[in-house]
Amino acid sequence: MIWDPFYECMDPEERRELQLRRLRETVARLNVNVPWYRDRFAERGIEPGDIKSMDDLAKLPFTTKEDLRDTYPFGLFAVPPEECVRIHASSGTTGKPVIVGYTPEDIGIWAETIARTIACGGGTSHDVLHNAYGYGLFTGGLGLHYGGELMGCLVVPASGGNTERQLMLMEDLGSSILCCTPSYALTIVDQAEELGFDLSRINLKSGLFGAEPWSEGARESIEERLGLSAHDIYGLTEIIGPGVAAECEAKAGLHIFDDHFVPEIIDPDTGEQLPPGEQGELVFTCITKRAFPIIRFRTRDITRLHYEPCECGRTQPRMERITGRTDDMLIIRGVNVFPSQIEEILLKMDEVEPHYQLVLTREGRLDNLEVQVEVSPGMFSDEVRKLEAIEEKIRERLVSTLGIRVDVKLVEPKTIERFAGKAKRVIDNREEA
Ligand code: DLL
Repeated sequence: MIWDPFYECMDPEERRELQLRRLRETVARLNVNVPWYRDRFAERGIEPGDIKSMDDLAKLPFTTKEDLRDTYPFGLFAVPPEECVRIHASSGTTGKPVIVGYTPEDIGIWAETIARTIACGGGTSHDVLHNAYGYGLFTGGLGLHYGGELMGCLVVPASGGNTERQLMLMEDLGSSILCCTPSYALTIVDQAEELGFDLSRINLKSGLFGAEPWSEGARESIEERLGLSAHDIYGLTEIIGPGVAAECEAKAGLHIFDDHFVPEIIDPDTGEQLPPGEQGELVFTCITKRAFPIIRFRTRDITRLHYEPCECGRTQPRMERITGRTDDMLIIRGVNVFPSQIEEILLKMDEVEPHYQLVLTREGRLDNLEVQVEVSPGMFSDEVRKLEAIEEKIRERLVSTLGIRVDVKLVEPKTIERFAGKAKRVIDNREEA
């Protein structure tokens, strides 16, 4: 089912006209209501009337995560905070979080784009939607919640944690759609095995997994073990939360709801727009939101955009799965390494489990990366020589893909931390060295 065929299947030319009208209106409103944007436009000599085609988007200034910190908490709000009915926040690793606001209209837009997301995953009003994204300042829980209700699903606001209870609820309530981070989906599977809970007792048909990068290997593992169709869903607090893009049944990229959020790909070093199909940093402009319409937000996420129509009938552009972030790239002895490249390799191997962490240390001036991964339970009792052979096999595969030597350490099953929300895979001990 397509939730909103009018917008999702619109003729791309018509959609560009719609985008232009909405962009012009947003820029005009920001020029009046947000001094920070007014100053940025003035610095570049831009008047709202100068936006005459969607190509003029490139004339507008970028907004960065640092700009959001500098204007904390309400500096980029385009309405007085009292007109908002909700805030959410994204926790940075350092300092203040980023605060975003929503008017009732924004909450409505969000519920719509989440309903589209659920429909992309095959959901209908008959579904029982088990929502194990965290509720609170994080956008995952409440975001999926309101969209699920709009669609008419029976929403189970389970939030993260207490996996045993989650399994019980999914069985007893007949949950058909599971929403959580991919790493939590793997945790659920794992704990079910530990508890001796036979997963055939639950009857999920699809899963809406996002909020962190995951690989095709993780998809296969989750699909096989939970017996569902796993869909990648994408979004970020600064833009609205989840509900920015979602994978349909074709699983050939995530459809971006670009009647609300206009994507671009730029070269992260020069800021220049790149043509369709080229890899670069994803940038979004919100053209319908009232409280927090952000212009050319640099997501730091790396992907490619494709504009060809999809077999599902939707005409909205598709982004490839996120391969990494400009800021999660590890530079090890001068070589750029993305954690996702390592995950891709590990998850293709039967001898190890999809639980791993990357530990960085520094010896003198050299960085060292140790890949720690759990060996499959059946293997652990095996003799040392066999385990060493597995380590060597992983090492060889990593070397041939990454082009640098890394250390590999097999660890006992169930020793790497499990996550109810976003996983933390990289442990950087370089500062202390
Ligand atoms: O993670 C919103 C969300 C909630 C998306 C639930 C999907 C499901 P933030 O906490 O602000 O918002 O984190 C946003 O998470 O810039 C990406 O780096 C990463 N991310 C989100 N979805 C995906 C995905 C939510 N499907 C940041 N694949 C983004 C890879 C993702 N990375």
